[in-house]
Amino acid sequence: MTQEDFKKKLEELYAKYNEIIETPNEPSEDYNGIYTRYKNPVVTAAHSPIEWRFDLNYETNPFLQQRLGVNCTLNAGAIEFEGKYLLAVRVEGDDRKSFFAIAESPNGIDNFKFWEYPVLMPETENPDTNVYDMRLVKHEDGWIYGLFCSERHDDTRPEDTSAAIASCGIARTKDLKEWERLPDLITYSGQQRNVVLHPEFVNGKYALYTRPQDGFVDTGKGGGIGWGLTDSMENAEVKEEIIMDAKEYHTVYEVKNGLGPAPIKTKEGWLHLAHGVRNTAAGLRYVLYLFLTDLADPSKIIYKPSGHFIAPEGEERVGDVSNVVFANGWIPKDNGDVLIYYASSDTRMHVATSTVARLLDYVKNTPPDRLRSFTSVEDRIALINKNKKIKN
Ligand code: M1P
Repeated sequence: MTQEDFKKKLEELYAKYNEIIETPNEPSEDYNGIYTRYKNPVVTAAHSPIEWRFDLNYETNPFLQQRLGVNCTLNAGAIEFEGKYLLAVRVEGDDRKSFFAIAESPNGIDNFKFWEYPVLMPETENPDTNVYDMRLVKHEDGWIYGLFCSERHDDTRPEDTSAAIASCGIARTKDLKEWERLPDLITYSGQQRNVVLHPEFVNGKYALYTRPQDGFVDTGKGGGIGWGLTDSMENAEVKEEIIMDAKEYHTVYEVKNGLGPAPIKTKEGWLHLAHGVRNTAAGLRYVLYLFLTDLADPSKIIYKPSGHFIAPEGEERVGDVSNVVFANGWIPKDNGDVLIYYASSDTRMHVATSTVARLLDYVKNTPPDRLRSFTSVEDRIALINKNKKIKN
């Protein structure tokens, strides 16, 4: 490659990159009255800066080769910060290692651009092999917390190169640039993934949503969304964990479930977004569901609609881990709008919009799962009969 060709190719790369960042996003025409999907993914591997991937020096990279590829961008925590919409994106390099990087947008819908550097998350004395799926929470103690999965090899099984242990890593920040790493969460129920900090103190303590699991992938006898209190986040320890939302036979969360982002406080209760997993002949299927808990006792479910809220559709169905939607970030705006960020098939990030009013209507008025075909048909017949009485 001549130096001239190098320069030309680089200009093309930047032009393509800028086009991807600057393409306006538009709502899709599909209608359900509950939320609106947007047409384009909001963050993809192609949104990762060229300087993160290429050596731009002709002397040391005469073929303009990509040196450090980015495989995918998924499972982002979300927060509104100083008037901007920020995603703490799980970026996975071609080496399979995930890391966090902040992508910023002026409106939360498009124009997401990564900050200059990814987050160099400090390690504990027991270094993480992999970190991912951060839940960002502005707690009433004044800190912004990032809770995430820390994965390490299970050294009690040296013969098994896939044996891994998941724990909850904890870090806090004031500006999303400087991060203070705190000790990992201690629980007494096996491994932990999908741990989320409740934004307010409960009985003067920090409250955590947990997901105990017997194995790294299989929740085994454990599972369900758990709840526990800890005196401090500096040495977080949940001594007593209750299951507030169990997995259940023949539901969309039959195999496992886990809380998504921290719940949104509404006048009628805490609004929760979670993922549910069932098995199929084609492998696991991940969908999102909603429920509402009591304002005074956030561990008590008061409304839980049947079935999924968002399931993978169209191109969302295909990716590194197909047939998956996963969410760990949403942003409630002051005007009542809610921006819901979800990843499809462990590959790219999307946004859907709704409002607190619409989501509350959905959780309160969608019939609960009564767990049998017969009762599902009863609910549908009740709806048909109700509609027959209407004279529009
Ligand atoms: O591959 C789907 C998801 O699988 C895991 O979620 P869970 O622990 O609930 O099974 C996580 O690894 C998540 O990152 C991933 O998106």
